[in-house]
Amino acid sequence: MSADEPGQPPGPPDRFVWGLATSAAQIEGGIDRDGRGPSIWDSFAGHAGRVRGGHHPGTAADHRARMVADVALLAELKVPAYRFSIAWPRVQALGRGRVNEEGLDFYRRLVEELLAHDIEPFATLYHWDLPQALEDDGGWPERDTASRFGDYAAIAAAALGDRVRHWSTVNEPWCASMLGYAAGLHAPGRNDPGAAVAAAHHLLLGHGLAVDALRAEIPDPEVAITLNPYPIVPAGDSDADRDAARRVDGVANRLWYDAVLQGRYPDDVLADFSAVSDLEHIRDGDLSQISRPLDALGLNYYRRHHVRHRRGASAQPPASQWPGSPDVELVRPVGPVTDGGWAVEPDGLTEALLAVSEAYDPPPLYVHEAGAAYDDDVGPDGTIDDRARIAWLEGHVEAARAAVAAGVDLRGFFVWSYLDNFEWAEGYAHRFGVVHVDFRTLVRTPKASAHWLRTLVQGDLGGR
Ligand code: IFM
Repeated sequence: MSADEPGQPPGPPDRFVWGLATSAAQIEGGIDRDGRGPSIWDSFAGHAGRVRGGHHPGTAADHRARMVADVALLAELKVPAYRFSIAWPRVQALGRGRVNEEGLDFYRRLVEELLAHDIEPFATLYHWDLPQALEDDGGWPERDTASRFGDYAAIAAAALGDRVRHWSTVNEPWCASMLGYAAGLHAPGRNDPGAAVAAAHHLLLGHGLAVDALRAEIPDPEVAITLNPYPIVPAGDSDADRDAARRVDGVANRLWYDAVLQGRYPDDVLADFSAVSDLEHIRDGDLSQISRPLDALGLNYYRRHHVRHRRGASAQPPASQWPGSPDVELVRPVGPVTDGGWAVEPDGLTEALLAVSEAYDPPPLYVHEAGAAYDDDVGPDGTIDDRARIAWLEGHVEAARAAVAAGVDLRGFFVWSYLDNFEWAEGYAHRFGVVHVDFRTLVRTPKASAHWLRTLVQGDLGGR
């Protein structure tokens, strides 16, 4: 069976899985249940002006209360795998010390429901919801947070490792560090580039500690990290534009790949970082911990970055400014964009998959997230004909096929997202789900894209 035939999975059918993805903070709600402690996103959203529309993740899609029905709907959609994240503050309210069995029980029940419906669970340990208590102690810029994350990974593995084989340690550490600590656009909302550099290192160190913790608890785990690479395009041909592109490529891509896959940091990135940090947080042995061998690598893809040098800083940084770099900005290329304003560039996914495969020697790859925000209209009959999202997904599935045809070892493709959800600083304004959520009634309605996905998956997997 050839990988590039339409209607066939991009990878070998016995080693390739389709899935849908979510994260805890974006769908669960129920932030006061199970003895869960506050997360940095609860606090951040509680401050006026941080999240669009004053939206808050307190209820989100109410998945904490509706989990059984949500899994049943997943099963109706015939999706073979589901990627979810575990909320650290639900497992340890303060991020350290006492284990909250009630919180763990929620994930035990979720995994049982998934398995009962023959859906393969893929668990992510950290998708940005740091316990607020750890942020109060300094957050990711503090080394101790990485150690606490290793402890939490061991707790989660002991509770779920007999039934969950697929794990990702950290989702998109670039966002957690740079958007959270340098740009202040994400929780915890700090504007301190030096802190962001330390946070990046400690997120990676936490990842490495979690890899060991997962392996110590689980006999044959598949352990991954989830990165969000961006193919970089200089938007002009001046030396300054090319250097801006080098810097963005360094901090968005090479920093993470080099550290995790090669046990080193790129020299030019360290040189750039030394403008804002003494780098003393990097200790002997850290990079060997960070580069523990992995069984898989998850990549999230949405678009390329088109980068140019920007002259003159303004008092109010524009949204296009690269985090922590007043002289670098992202420009929107000519061509279609989603309703979220992101360029539609499916061939960038082929490029990203090929780039890591060619420049590194990565373990098998997964697309852990790919999806698009469109403002879906609910028709008079209640249906949602999101053909723009279907076109986006078709293009990106074809792009994945092209990468496989060119030799990439791709083991799965997870669509972001199962449900419309809390899209971080955009609140509920950007809808990524293949299932519509009415945020007043919390009623779920599969969109046309959900039906499209079911057909794709059934075609590929012989009707399973
Ligand atoms: O919603 C996010 C997700 O949490 C991480 N990856 C990108 C998605 C869309 O912005």
